[in-house]
Amino acid sequence: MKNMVGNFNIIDDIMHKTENEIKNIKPISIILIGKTGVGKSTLINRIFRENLAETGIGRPVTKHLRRITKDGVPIVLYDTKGLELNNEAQKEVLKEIFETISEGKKNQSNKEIHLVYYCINANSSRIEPLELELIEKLSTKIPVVVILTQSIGDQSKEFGQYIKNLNLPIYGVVNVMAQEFIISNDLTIQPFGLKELIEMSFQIIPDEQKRAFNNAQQVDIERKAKSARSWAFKYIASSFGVGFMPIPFSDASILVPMQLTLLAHITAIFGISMDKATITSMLAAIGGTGGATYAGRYIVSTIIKLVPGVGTIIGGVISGATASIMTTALALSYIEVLTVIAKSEKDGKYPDLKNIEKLMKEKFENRLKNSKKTSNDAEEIPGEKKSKWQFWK
Ligand SMILES: Nc1nc2c(ncn2[C@@H]2O[C@H](COP(=O)(O)OP(=O)(O)OP(=O)(O)O)[C@@H](O)[C@H]2O)c(=O)[nH]1
Ligand SMILES: [Mg+2]
Repeated sequence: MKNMVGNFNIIDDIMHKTENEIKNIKPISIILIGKTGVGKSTLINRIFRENLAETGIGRPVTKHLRRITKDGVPIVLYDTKGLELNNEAQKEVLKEIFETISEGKKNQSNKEIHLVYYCINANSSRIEPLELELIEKLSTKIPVVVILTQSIGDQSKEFGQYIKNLNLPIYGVVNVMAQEFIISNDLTIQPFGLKELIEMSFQIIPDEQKRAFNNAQQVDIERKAKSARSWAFKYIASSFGVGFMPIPFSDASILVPMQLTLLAHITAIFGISMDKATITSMLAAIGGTGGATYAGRYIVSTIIKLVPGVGTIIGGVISGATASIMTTALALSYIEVLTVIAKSEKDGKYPDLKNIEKLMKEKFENRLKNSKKTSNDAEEIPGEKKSKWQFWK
């Protein structure tokens, strides 16, 4: 019971819960193949969060293969080098690649590779026979996407079309400019193609790895938000639906541990580099730093203040409907703030902690004020009973 009276650390709890959640996500594993300088590292850093190519830990697997991982990001990347060397070395690279793939396919190795990003510089306008052979052979083992990197102008598009016309057994060809390319003072090519690459990848990878991929990618932030929302709605519906026993307002803190689990799960779905300071700012916005009791009281007093109709039942109980409204507002505002953070992280910026707290408070209050609308949205989730919303009549 101690946990519920406020002297347990909410911040640590949510951090641990999030870490555990992420540990339980089955990682996605991708191998990047391509000659030196095509832009493999640049691509990795733009597609995935946390500048993985730079900040991840790279361990040599073989002479030409490096395995890149980072704590808290459920992805394993294999980076290859040496494809541009002499014939002898090339053969060695190929051998190492196929051995690593076979090794991963062994039962329980936990090293299975799910996808190949085969990178070719879009301006090279031809593929060597050895590369063609390699792509064909790879395709018999793992799905291959050919990425034409540093794509500029029509010529790169034509090269893409040329590769498509070869009818290779690959999943697709994508023209990409991973990072803004400055041609001159007044001419810059904006990044493009990454979203298409991400969508294609989602279609190819096994369902079991989709959570990991969504967590690790930073190209499509809305996709993260969407899957977090969809999970949260289901969780809330099943927690506060039929069978929820109303609790007295004074016991609102009973709900807090459950809400923390919800926030931790959302954080894990989203994938975001969260430190203690960020979590603290967000929870401070809802009274969380004072412990569960404070958070519980804060949330209840805010809902009484902001949600029309609730004020008339002070001294009453928190019904399933009220609990659902509170928790939905919490989940949705949290997801909104994570979206803002993720978008700025992607651009290498980080919002000020004071702003995060302010934003969280603002979004939470807005969500409560609009909770009638939100509750109607929630009603559309299959399996929810209409009677849950009698509270509002
Ligand atoms: N502007 C811009 N430059 C790029 C892009 N891709 C690659 N480059 C540049 O090309 C050079 C090589 O890119 P890397 O990402 O290091 O290439 P790599 O394939 O990792 O090379 P190795 O690690 O040597 O195998 C760098 O100077 C990059 O800045 C891109 O999409 N946009
Ligand atoms: Mg590199």
